[in-house]
This record gives sequence, C-alpha cells and structure tokens, in this order.
Amino acid sequence: FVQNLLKHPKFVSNEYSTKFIDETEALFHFPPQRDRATKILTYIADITVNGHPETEGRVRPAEGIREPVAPEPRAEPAPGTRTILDEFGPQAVADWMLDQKQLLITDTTMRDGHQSLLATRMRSIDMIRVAPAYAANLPQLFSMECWGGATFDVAYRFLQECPWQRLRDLRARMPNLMTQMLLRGSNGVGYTNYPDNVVQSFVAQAAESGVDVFRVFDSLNWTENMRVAMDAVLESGKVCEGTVCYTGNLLDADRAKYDLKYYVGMAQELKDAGAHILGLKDMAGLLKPAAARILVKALKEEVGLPVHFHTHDTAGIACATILAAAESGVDAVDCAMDALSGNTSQATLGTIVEALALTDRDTGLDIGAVREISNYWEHVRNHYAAFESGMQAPSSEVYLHEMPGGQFTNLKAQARSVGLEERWHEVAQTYADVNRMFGDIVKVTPSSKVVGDMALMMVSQGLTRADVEDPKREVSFPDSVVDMMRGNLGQPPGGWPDKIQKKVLRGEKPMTERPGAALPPADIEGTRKELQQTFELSQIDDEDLNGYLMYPKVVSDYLARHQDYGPVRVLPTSTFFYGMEPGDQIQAEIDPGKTLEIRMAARGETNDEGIARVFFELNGQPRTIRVTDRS
Ligand code: BTN
Ligand code: 3PY
Ligand code: ZN
Repeated sequence: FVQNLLKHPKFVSNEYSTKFIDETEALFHFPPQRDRATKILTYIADITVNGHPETEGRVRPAEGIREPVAPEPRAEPAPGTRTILDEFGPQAVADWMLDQKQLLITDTTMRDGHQSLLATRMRSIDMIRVAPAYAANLPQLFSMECWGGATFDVAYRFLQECPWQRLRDLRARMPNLMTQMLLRGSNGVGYTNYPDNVVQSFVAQAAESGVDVFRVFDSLNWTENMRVAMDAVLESGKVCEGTVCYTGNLLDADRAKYDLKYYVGMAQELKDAGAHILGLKDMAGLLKPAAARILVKALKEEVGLPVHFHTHDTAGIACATILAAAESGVDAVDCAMDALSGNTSQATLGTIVEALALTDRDTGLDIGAVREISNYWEHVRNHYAAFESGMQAPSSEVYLHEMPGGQFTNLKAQARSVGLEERWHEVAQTYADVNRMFGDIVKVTPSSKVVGDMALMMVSQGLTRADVEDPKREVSFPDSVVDMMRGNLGQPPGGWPDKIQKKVLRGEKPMTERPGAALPPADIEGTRKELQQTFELSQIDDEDLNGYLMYPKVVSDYLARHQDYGPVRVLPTSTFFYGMEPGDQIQAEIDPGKTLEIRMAARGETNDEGIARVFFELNGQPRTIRVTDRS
C-alpha cells in the first residue's frame, strides 16, 4: 500500500489531501505478490494446459521412462587438479601436466556433448545430480567442461534458468575437479565483439563464480583479438588455455594457408601472450590421425606448452585421431561420456579409457565408474528426445563442408525451417564454396554462422559462387556477412579477399584494427541502475548484470518471466517440458533441505473467459491455479 501511495502521480506531485487515500480506490489494487511455490505451480499449470513452446510438435520421450538416478559417490572426493590449482596456482597445473605419463581426460558431456547432440538444451538439474559422483568416483579427470559456448544464452533463453547458478552449483559439488569453460575471445559467450570492459568484467565474474580453466579462442584465429580475454584470465589467477583452431588439411599442399608453420607460429604467439596451456581445437573434427601425429609432435617440440586436444566425431574417426595424438605425446584430450558421445559430439570416453588401459598412457580412470555415470546420462538423454537431431550415422561429408559439430545440426534445422531439408547436400557444398569465396577461413562461432547464413541465402535464391562474384550481378548479402567484411569480427590470416569484400561493402571502407579498440566502453554501473529501475528491484547482482551486458534482451526477458514463474530450474525435466498428468506426483527442492511435494489432482474445463483451472496438492494442501488457455 505504501508503495502504491508513494508512486501515485497525485502524491508525487503533492496534489493530495487526507481524503485522497479514502477516495482513491487504485491505491488498494495490489499486484499479486505470489510466493515461489505458487509461481512454480503456475508454471506447471501453464505448461500442462498450453504445452511448452520448445517441444511443441517434436518427438515425445517414450511413455513411462523413469527419473534418472545418479550413481552413489563411493568415497570422499580425492584431491584432484583443482587441489593443485588452489594450492599452487595455474603454472603449477601446467607443470604438473607435463610431468604426467597418463593421458589426461576432460569430460565435455555437460557442455559440448549436449550442445552438439541435443541443441544445448540440457538443464542444470540433470547435471547437478551427477556432479558428486564425478567428484568422488572419477577424481583423476583433468577437468569438467561445463560452461560457456552456447550454454550461456540457451540457459536464459530456452531453459528459464540462470547459468551462473548452474556454475556455482556444479563447482560446489565437484570441489576437487577443475571446471572448464569455452570463451569466444572478444565475442565472450556471444556472437559479436564486445567492448573490452564487458569482456574483462565477464571473465572476472566467471572466475569468481567458479570457472577454473578458460579455453580462449578467436573465430578467425586472430591472436590480437584474444589478448583482452587472455589477460583478464591471467589477472584472475585461473588457468589460461590459449587456443589454436584447426581447419583445412595439414597434409594438403592445396590448403597451404594452414600449414605446420602457421599452427606452430600461432601457438608461439599464444605462449608469448601468457597461455599456460595450448588448446588445439578441432571444432569440426577435420584432423586425421596421420596429420595429428605430425601436428602434435611439432607443437610439443617447438612450443613447449602442454597440449590439450579437442575434436569431434562427426566423421567417426575421433578415437583414432586421439590415439594418434596420444602416441605423439599430447597431454590432455576431450571426450564425452559414452551415452552422449559420437557423431557431432566428442569421442567416446569409455572407449579411450579401455583402449589405453595397461599401456604407458593408461588414463587411470575407473571404467566401472565411467559406465555407471554413462548409464545415468543414457536415462537423462531419453528425456530430451525432442531435441535429438536425427543424425543417423557418422559422415565423411564433414571433410567437404567443414562445419563445426556444434553448428552442424543447428544449420540442418535452419535449413529445414526454410524448406531446404531435401537440399541439404547442396547446402553442404555451398557452405564449402562460401568458405573458398571468403578466402578459406577458420569456421567456428561466430564466423561459422556467417558462412552458414550466406550458404542458406545462396541455396534458397539459387545463386552460385560465380553469380555472387559476378560484378554485374546485384546481390543482397546477409547482414552478418556485411558485418564480418567490415572487420567487426576481426581479421583472418592474410585479410579478406579484396574483390568480394569490395562488392559486399559497396565502397564503404573496412576496419582493420581490433574491433574492441574502436568500441566505447560500456557504462556498467549505469546499466545496473537502468535494470534496477526496469524491474523495480533494489539490487541487480553482478552475475545478472554481466549476463545482461552480453545479452540485454535475453536476460531482461528471463528476469520478467522469473517474476511470474519463479525458480522453475528445480522442476524435473519431464515436468519442465511437458507439465503433469492427473495423479502425477513430483518433488522439487526449492532451497537446500526445503522440498515441495506437488501432486496434480485434476484439470477443470476451460471457462467462457478462456481460463483453465488446474487442481494441485502442495505439501498435502489443496491448491487451485488459474491460467489462460492459449492452446
Ligand atoms: C520461451 O519463452 O520460449 C522459453 C521459456 C519458457 C517460458 C514459459 S513456457 C510457458 C509460458 N508460455 C510461454 O510462451 N512462455 C512461458
Ligand atoms: C562454441 O563456440 O559454442 C563452440 O562450440 C565452438 O566450437
Ligand atoms: Zn567442440
């Protein structure tokens, strides 16, 4: 009431008398301030009546599948890499890596695994539940990749949950293991370059909230554009994995732009920039075993940093390449738990463990523990049937198009949505043509998206590369292409091809310096005040603020929905995506130790005003929720 009074225009402008309160009925209209349990019931009722927009029209999980149950932790978590980082710092982690005989393994299931197989839709609750089993049963893991890349905005945008809270929850449950994130250099966890102070603030916050290893890359392999992010990581005291993206074919003289000298040169630049570890990121899965032997050997001998290799199994060869890299002395590699491995995801973790068991590079991981955790992921995956890509088999076509694993299924879905599903192989060929037309570039978020946009445009308009390059032919280029040719993602090795750049820019002069140097710094505290006013909140915390600086619309939409629906992250995944049926009963732990028992009793008819009633029992007490029927 006092809030209403204080904000009333008449009160504000001093035009009121004592009768004002009695006569002004509006003062007594209170916005419904509902508690969190009611908000959650409202969400369940809404999804039950209207369905979830993200699963509408998609394959449904099989009937009667059970809630996944995580394996029991077998012991107190033994000291792991996190212990070394905490006690001795990031350089000690790198030194330790070089001293190890065993092949070190990063588990990518919680980031790249589901990003590549399930459109990044895995919810925090499914990860958090199994985290204690990782910490206790697989303490020899090098790191847990569980943050960054596409997971950040998908959490806010589609899962209605806070990615920072996911990070804190995972970090707390795996105190002995290093967490790892993928950071797109100056593009942060977004698709465009941000002002330097936004990148710096984001990295500092990520370190504070729980990231231990930052894999930093640039979508055009431009070291210059990685320094701000790398410096921020070094400043934070965490591990800086400066990363080279692999493209083309090392053994092909026709792709000489990306030869051994190129990779070793870039790796040396990253070492000079302060990297503790050298990341070798084969985002499309193009590195073949023979080339891996040569490349890893050269990087190890000539650069001297520990090498951490990342690849994708799109062509079905990732295990072979990893074993070749292991023979050449690679220090660490990325794998996904069996149930979320293969195809566009990472190599199969259990298979690598088995392949190296009893050799001099034995990983030391307990295969029984791996199987148990993989069985858990198998159950989790069943709940995400709506987001399966339908990829049936590995495919050597990746050597033609070179799409990153994380993009492949996305672009396929995009192609489907514009009616080009039947012409997928043309899209693949055109993607390769666009790459050549753009000068043979590294294709990884966000440059890969630009190539994809151009390829889809060309196929849908029936344009060939020759048509696009024809000076006499008018072409309307996608915005993302214009932006990239302006220099807003930075510079590829050797610069952009002159002719196509001129045509795209129609005489406009491109920028060749680092985009971040030209962007004015964001007013971070001013932005906080604006947000506080919009949401009538007394405090916007640093995590939300850093999310908002990167994704203003996505985060404000999330905050607005949060006011209506509350912390829906605590719901089981089946309830989150499909609501409940009469008789269903679930538990939702709303705070540590505070659990809601929710039973759905029945659903009423929708009335003439379009309102449906849903009847629940909340901790044994009857509750009726009314929602608009939009179905
Ligand atoms: C989305 O908006 O697409 C993702 C988040 C889901 C928010 C809930 S789903 C039920 C309700 N209806 C909507 O369209 N959004 C909210
Ligand atoms: C990402 O940037 O999200 C990637 O996975 C790139 O490979
Ligand atoms: Zn990847």
